[in-house]
Amino acid sequence: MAKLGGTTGIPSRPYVGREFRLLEGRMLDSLNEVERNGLDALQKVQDEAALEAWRVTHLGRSSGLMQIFSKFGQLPQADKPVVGQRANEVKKALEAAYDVKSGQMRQAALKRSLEQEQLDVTLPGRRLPLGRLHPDTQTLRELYTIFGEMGFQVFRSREVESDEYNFQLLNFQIGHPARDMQDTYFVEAEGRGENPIVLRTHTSPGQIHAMRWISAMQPDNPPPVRIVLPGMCYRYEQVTNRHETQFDQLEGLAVGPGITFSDLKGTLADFARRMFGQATRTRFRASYFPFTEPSAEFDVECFLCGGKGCSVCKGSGWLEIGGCGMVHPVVLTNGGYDPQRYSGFAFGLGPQRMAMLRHRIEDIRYFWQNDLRFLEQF
Ligand code: FA5
Repeated sequence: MAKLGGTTGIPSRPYVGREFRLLEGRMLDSLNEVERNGLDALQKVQDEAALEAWRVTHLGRSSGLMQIFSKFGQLPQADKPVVGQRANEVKKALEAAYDVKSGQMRQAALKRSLEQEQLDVTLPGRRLPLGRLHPDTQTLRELYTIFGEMGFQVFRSREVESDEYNFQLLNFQIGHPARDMQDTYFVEAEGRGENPIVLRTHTSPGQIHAMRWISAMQPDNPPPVRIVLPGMCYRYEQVTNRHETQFDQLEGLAVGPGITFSDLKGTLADFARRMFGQATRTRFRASYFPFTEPSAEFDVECFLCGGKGCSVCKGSGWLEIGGCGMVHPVVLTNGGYDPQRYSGFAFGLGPQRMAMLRHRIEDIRYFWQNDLRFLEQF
C-alpha cells in the first residue's frame, strides 16, 4: 500500500472524494514539513534566547502547526482521525525535541559555569563582625562568678527608688547631713511629701528589698541571706576621670546568726585575691556610712606599682575599691531581722573602678562614650 507523507509511515486512507482527499494529503504534507523544519531549526539553536524564539515560532499560537490545527474542522469526518493523529504526533515530537534541547542547554550552562566560575574552597572565609560584651558587663560577670563560688546569689533590685528606700530605711533620716555624700536626682516630688522618687544613688536600698522579701517567707525565723546586688546608680556629680553621673555598683549582703566583722574581712580579702591575684594585700580604713556600724573603706594594694606608690594610686600604694561595714541594727530591723538574734555585713564595690585598675583605663568617661576604638580593646 502506498504511504502518505513520505517518511511518516502513515497508511493511506480509502478514497472519500477527490477534493477532500487532496485536502487531507496537503495537510499531511504540511505536517511533515512543519516537523522537518522545526527539527532542523532546533539543531541550529545555540542559546537560551534562540531556544525561546524557536518555541514561539514552532509551538506558539501562530506557529505553522497551530495553523494546521485551526483548519482541522474543514476535513471530512472520516479523515479527521488520520490527520489528527499525525498532528498530535508532530506536536509531541517537537515538544520532546524542545525538552531534550533545553535540558542539554541547561547542562551545558551548568558545565560552563562550573568550569569558568570555579569555587576555591581553600580560600579563607569572610569573618562576620562579632559583637562583644561591654567591659563593665565583663567585670560584673567575673564578680558574679567569684561571689557565686563563695556562696552568694545574684539579687536584682530596681533603679528607680523612693526616698524612703534609698535613704530613710537605711538610717539616713530626712535632713541627715550624710545625704550630702550622695548628690541625688529627684525625678518626682510633687504630691509625695517627704518621699519623693529618686534614681537610686547606690545599690544599698536593694538590701531592704531583699531582706523584706526573704524574711517574709518565714517571719518568725527568717532565713539567712547571702546575696550580691548589681546595678546602675545615679548621682548628680561633677564628672571627673574617676566620677561619672551613672556608674555600676555591686552590693554584697550577708545576714545570719553570729556574723562578725572578721567574716567581712575574710570575705573581701578572699575576693580581692581571687580577683587580682593570690599575692594581693588588702586593708580596711575606718569610715562612716549611716547604714553600717562600724564602717570602713576597703583598699587593695596597688598592683600597678606593688605598693611603692605611682600616679594611679596617687603615691599612696593603695587603691580604694568600695565601702563596707556591719549592717546597722536599724537596717536589720527595717528588713525584718531581729538585731538581737541576727547580725550581718554589707559592702558596695565599684566594678568600673576595678576594670580601670585592671586594664589601666585612665578615664571613667570612656565607658559610656560608645567609642568602638575603646570598646574593641576588651
Ligand atoms: C556607697 O555607695 C555605699 N552604699 C557602699 C556601701 C555599701 C557601704 C554597703 C557600706 C555597706 P560610696 O559612695 O563610697 O559608698 O560608693 C561605693 C563605690 O562606688 C566607690 O568605692 C566607687 O567604686 C563607686 N562609686 C561611687 N561613686 C561613683 C561615681 N560617681 N562614679 C563611679 N564610681 C563611683
